[in-house]
Amino acid sequence: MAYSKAWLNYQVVENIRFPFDTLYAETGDKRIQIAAQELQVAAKELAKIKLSLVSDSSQIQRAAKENGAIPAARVVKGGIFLEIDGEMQNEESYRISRQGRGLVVCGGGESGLLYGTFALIRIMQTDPQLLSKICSGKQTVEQAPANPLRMLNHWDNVDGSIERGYAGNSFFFVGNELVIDGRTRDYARLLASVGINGTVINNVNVRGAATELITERCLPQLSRLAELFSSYGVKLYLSLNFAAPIELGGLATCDPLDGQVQDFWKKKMEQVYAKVPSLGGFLVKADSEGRPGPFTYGRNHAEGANMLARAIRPYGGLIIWRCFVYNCRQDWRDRKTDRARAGYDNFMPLDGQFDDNVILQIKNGPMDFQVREPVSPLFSGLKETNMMLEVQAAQEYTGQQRHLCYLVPMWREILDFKTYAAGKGGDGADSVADIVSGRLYGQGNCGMAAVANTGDDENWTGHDMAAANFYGFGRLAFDTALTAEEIAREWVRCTYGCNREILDCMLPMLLSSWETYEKYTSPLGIGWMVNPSHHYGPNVDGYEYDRWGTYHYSDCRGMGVDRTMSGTGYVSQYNEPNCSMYEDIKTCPEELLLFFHHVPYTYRLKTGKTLIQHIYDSHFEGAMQAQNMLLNFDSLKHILPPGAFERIHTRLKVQADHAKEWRDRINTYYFRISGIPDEKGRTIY
Ligand code: GCW
Repeated sequence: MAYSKAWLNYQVVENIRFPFDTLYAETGDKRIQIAAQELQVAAKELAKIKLSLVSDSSQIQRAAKENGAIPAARVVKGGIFLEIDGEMQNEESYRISRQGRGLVVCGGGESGLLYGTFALIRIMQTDPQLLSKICSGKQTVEQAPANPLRMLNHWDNVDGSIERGYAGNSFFFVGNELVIDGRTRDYARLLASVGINGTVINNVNVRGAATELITERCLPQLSRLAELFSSYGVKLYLSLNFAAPIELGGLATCDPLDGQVQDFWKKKMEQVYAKVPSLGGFLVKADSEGRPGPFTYGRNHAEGANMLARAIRPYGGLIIWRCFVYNCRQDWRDRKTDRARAGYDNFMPLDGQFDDNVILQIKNGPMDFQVREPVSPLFSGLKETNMMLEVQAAQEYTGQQRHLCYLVPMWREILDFKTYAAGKGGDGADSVADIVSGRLYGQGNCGMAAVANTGDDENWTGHDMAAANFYGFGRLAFDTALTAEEIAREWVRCTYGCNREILDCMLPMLLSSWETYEKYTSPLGIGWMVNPSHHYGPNVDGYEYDRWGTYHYSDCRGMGVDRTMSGTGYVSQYNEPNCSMYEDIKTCPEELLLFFHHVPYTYRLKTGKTLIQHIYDSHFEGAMQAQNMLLNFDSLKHILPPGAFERIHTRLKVQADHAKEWRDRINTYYFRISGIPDEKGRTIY
């Protein structure tokens, strides 16, 4: 099937200033070879310039010498040099600068050089002014990645389906076989272009045939895949089944303290690494939603993770252990158990007990990727444990890529959240970004991961504009100082070219979409209210009497979950002053009001509105904004490339309709249960 180039859609940029005709690069390493090819293609397609490649080292040296001797101002055309500078901050950093009559793209290592090349191309695509400053020697661009690990997690099953996939089927697996083709290469190219350096290709729910990925049958293909990824600076990772010793090894147990189990893993890692030496390691979902884990044997998560970490250590591999551990067999009558507490309760006591090649991967919030949640308190608490932030680009609870919901503003807020881990009066450098980047505790094994939103659809992400989340995750993970707006601008320009009308229409759509979605679904931090299992569409009580621990406790007087000290005590998991801020209804940020408090419908918010009136207004506003988005988008009818307009328009129409359904269901529910009419007299059924 034909598929789009996504944001690597090089289109002619009018009046581009790119005065170079020769590319000098020693292309021994695959990554440099790819960087050179990529720059040649981009120069041709963006600037109509044919860059001829010189890769002979003595010729390059001669050219570099001459280049250095000629003052920039005197020369019209020059060369571009792709170079490695071992003195740079780290292997993945880059610098783009004018030197003599040449432009030098310099990497701390091969990956850095590849990133620098893609950065130059991005600047050519999006920022003619900056390009001209660089080319004339007025500005140098220098960048080191903020996070050491920048990963995607695919929830692809080996049968080709994707758990929570909203963009078609897997392009990694078809019928229990691993597929490697042009699309795999183009995928790796997309990753490299935004600086993603690792990917887990199979679902964390490793079941059945997927367990066999680590057997002889699959290793040769995995080895080819790992090699292909390496040529783009991307490491291959896999999810593993904690019960593999039973399922593959024929053992009666997978107890991490059992000698035979330890031996199984030792041999297994030896076998896997003999064939796939560049494998990054494994992602593990254990004792979570029915998956096997150490709890069965009375062992804790440190014992489970360290056992695997020790088996993989000789090969430099990592064990990324997920903290999504909670009781998913709750009784709704039991008001004491609070799912939000579970991650912290399970992992905090183990701080300092994990080996240094173990990373705990923590979902951004304590529940499960709702449209709004507080930041997981584990980031504030853990101090001697490697941590990785997990966000979800797949829009499981945010419209399933039928609705537009640009998530970078949410991720930005999460990264900026101040944890006070460095103390109340500390120097302030203790945001989530400071922690997961390793800056605060000097860690090297840490970073960010996103559950991927891709599939084999022609546009990669189902909704064409959902690609902004894929792109945005990579950009933000590489450079956590970028704003959501900067990223959105880049994405629009890279995808659709420098067209003012497209940018003017799409930018506000993207930037307001998260808030819009929140308004017509489940505002004030209450979340959920979706249909069970597939998680699409409104159903206020969908999870209310269920075992998953996701309640709203609405009655005729009020709603919300009391997580204060007199409630479930969840607030105590935060450092001061965050704990007190959430505890007091007056200082609790209103967007999280119902996450932390059970509030009467007549309670007045800071706007002076009652809670019930806010609920009505929010849903009317959100649905109207979704409708307006559809109407505004019409202006791009004859401007967007064929196919793109129709695809996006169809989805915006679905969104506008479903937003009304959300509005009416929620408003009707709360009108009936509270008996309080809308002050503005609008129709509520
Ligand atoms: O949100 C839940 C999803 C599951 C997912 C799980 C997890 C892969 O509904 O589909 O399983 O989270 O993160 O492990």
